[in-house]
Amino acid sequence: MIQFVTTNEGKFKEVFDRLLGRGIRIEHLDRSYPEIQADSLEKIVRFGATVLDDEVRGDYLIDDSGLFVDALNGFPGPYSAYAYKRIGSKGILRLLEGARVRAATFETVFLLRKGGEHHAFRGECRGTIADAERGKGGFGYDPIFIPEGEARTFAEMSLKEKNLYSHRSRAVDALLEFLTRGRPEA
Ligand code: ITT
Repeated sequence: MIQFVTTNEGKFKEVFDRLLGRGIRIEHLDRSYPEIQADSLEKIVRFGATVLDDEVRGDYLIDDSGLFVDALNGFPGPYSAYAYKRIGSKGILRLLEGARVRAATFETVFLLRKGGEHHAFRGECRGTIADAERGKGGFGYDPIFIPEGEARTFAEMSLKEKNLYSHRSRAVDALLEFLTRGRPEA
């Protein structure tokens, strides 16, 4: 059984739903781990794993995600959690007041420890930043992010709809590809 180590219930629900659909059940381990300040999400999960390796038994998964806004040269990116606590979605909207280009990318990097080895998986979702917060679903920056090909924000979608587009769901695709390699399709 893989334990998903995260303090974020929303992340857990999204990944749980995707994996359950493929017959894989995961457990939630609700605890934090040290997150260094670094210029990439992968460095953050790789460092977190060095700490968790000594503290968690068995296979585990961690997820570091970030919102990279083009007009802000990729900010908040790896600092998304800090920026969310300090300025929130409203703060990002303020920084973009008057901006012509509202394109942004959401990115997730997973690190899986399986059988003592580390494996990283990535997923991204292109989209735009809405003019105002919309919707009550999801979490974090979901009320201001509109994925490409949609008119609604992630917060205006159900969990299953968000999973059709999201960065995290694309990372689950890569994880599934790894977990089911050599196994018959579920
Ligand atoms: P853990 O580190 O415990 O997993 P966290 O919420 O701190 O949980 P991150 O550092 O990866 O996770 O998240 C960075 C920020 O980006 C944080 O404020 C999240 O709410 C937000 N975020 C992450 N994934 C998101 C998503 O799919 N939709 C909207 N916001 C998201």
